[in-house]
Amino acid sequence: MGSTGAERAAKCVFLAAICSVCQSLQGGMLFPTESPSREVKDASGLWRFRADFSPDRNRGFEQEWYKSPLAETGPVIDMPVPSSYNDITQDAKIRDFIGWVWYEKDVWVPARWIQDRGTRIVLRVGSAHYYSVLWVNGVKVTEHVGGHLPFEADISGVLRQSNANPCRITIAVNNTLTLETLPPGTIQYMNDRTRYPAGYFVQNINFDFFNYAGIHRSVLLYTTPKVHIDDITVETTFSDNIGLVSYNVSVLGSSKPAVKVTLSAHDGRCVASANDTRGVLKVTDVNLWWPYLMHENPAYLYSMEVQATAEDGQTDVYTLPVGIRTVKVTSTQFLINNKPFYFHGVNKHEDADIRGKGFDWPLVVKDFNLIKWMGANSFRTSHYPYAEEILQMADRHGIVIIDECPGVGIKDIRSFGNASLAHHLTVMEELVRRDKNHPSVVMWSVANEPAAEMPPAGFYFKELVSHTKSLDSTRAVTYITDSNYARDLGAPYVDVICVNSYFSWYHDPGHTEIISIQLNTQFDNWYGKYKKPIIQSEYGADAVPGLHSDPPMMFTEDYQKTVLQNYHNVFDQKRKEFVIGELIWNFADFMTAQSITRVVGNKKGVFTRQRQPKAGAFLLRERYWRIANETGVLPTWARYPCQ
Ligand code: BDP
Repeated sequence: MGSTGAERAAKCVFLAAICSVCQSLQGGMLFPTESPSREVKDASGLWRFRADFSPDRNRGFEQEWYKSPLAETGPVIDMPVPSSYNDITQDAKIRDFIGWVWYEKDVWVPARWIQDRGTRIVLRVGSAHYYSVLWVNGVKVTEHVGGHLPFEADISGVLRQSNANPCRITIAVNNTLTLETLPPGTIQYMNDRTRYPAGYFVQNINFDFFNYAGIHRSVLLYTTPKVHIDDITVETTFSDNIGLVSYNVSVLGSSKPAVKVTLSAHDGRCVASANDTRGVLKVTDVNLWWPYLMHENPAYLYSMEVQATAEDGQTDVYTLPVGIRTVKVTSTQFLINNKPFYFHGVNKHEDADIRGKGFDWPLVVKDFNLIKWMGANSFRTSHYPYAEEILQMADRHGIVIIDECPGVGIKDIRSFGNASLAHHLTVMEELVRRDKNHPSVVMWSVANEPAAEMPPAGFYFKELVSHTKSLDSTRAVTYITDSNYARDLGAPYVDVICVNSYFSWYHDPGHTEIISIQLNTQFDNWYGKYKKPIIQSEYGADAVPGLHSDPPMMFTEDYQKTVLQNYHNVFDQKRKEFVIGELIWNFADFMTAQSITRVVGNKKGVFTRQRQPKAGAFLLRERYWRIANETGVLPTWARYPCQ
């Protein structure tokens, strides 16, 4: 099968882009916040939009659509940002589009930002899926490979030079996945002219969620002074009642900045301070950061204010919430602040009607309310990094996070090559750089269900896990396996074994009576071989809401409940030994590609996609509260439903 122009173009574009990010990352990626020295302007809202339907999807670049207003080169439609574009229109061709789409918006930049040459103006995209190129007033300012993670560019120079206000921001986004992207995918051309029209191609993927695309998180303009705090890293520990916060501040734009760091308690009282770019703050009578349902006063956050002042007196101020806590793993336990922590939680997706993977505050707050209603204390960001605002919520509510990178569906041996590994390492660097200061994040997951029994996986995971540990030695590292037989070549390198299994669903469908024996065997295989604690990182069954049968049959709410109960019986035995957690697949129903095994998406949610509980949600609620009552120290208000 010869490669067409479009394939060649896609390959060139991706290879060039991936190579440009192979080196170690430079600089920080602090979440943009306002402060006395910083302003933020949100460019979310309605953007102009066009999908490039040309046969090789390359017309936008050939005709330089970024050079003039998009409406001058063809028709445009309204497109909300943030949102996936797929479900916004009535057009299946846009829902299923593969290739470049173009977004454009005019944004007024406050005149004082431009006039004051001591102000840096930064354009930041929270995430866009998958490959993005950005122009401001027709000048390219940056490009980025990968969805789910932020990228930014200093656009002060471009704005001052072009003198055009409002400024025109153009973003081209391509959702094509290749063997070297994360997640990987392949483009397949259907060349049999008796069955497909000329130029027909499809995107093949090995993961079970809809490949939503577009600008998924906010587009922001923000300022800093020329002297600016580029990055902050904190690591925390404690001894008796003394908390220790090691910090490291990197300042750019001044050769000898004076740095002042102040740590304050909830009531605003300063509890420690220092005058250096790095050091250790000592906090007496420390309030530790505890998970929800593990302590009477969970999720305690201090506030760390960093001030950097240049020789000319210009000052930048940035405030970071800091939770003081430790994470340790033994052969049978996961310890938070030296106390055993049992993960009773959920796997999620960023997914909802209409907006797809677009960030949406009502959805985020509703989901946290449901998580707390269930008595869940944790979730895994299956299968990619979630919005920073979600991690901030987790910090504030004490919900523990397993933070996963988009390494999902690595099934083809060609995706274990050097280019894939280099990109995977870079993505882990981007993820750790973004999320390293969140106390809620206790473990990094570098992949989901890779073909880890294939020979290259040993080297691949050794590199990936050890690189992640070199970036952050304060958290655990894992990847998620789907082997019941402990055959993975990557397992020797991880701290915790996370295993997914679907007994009585994908294997022995309809036979819930085999769950107990098969699950026991799975646990004993893994523990026997590696002597590492185990999390059941996925288990579950599809349930179409409203379907019932007794005795239970597959796809009914009753069957989902029976599967869960059978798993729980085994968990209750094994959690006395080495099982340290259980995460249901899935929190809510979510959209997938169309296939004969999916009924308008995956129905393994214990909530519907609209967040209404199925029978399984009530079952989990009883269970999670019971476990919390056994293991945690609950405040009186939280004793429901088991007094
Ligand atoms: C697991 C995958 C998850 C799927 C789930 C399922 O990790 O992404 O959605 O199976 O099939 O193996 O429901």
